[in-house]
Amino acid sequence: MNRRVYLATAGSALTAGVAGCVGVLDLGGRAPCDGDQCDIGMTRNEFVPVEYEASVGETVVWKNTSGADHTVTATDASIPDGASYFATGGYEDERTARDAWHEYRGGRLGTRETFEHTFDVPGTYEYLCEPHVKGGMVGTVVVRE
Ligand SMILES: [Cu+2]
Repeated sequence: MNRRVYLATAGSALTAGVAGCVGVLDLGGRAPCDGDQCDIGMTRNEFVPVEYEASVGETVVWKNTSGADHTVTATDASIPDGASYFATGGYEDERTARDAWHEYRGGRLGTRETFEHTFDVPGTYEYLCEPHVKGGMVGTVVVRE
């Protein structure tokens, strides 16, 4: 049996079982990545957690745990000297990544798709979701030595 399908099914049953308990995210108290293979999940309009702390050399995994399309698009200004840029779609800078979304949905991360990036340089990295940035869908990864 496909593990990912099983997890998705189990997650739905769990959510239904606690439907009477309405949390901020309506996830029954679970973060989207609890018990799943990701570090940062997504609701319709938020990254969860909004701020994630990582260690140098760590590979951070984002997963679209929602039904909406999103992007993970780093902001050029936040990339420390010597660190590599990151964005879904593999674009090399923020302008190209943001334009690509508007031109052909470039960098689209569909439901249950994942994206990962390895952080080799300490610093505070800001990123956004291009289709939802106007609604405040932004996130931060803090990388410590
Ligand atoms: Cu989004």
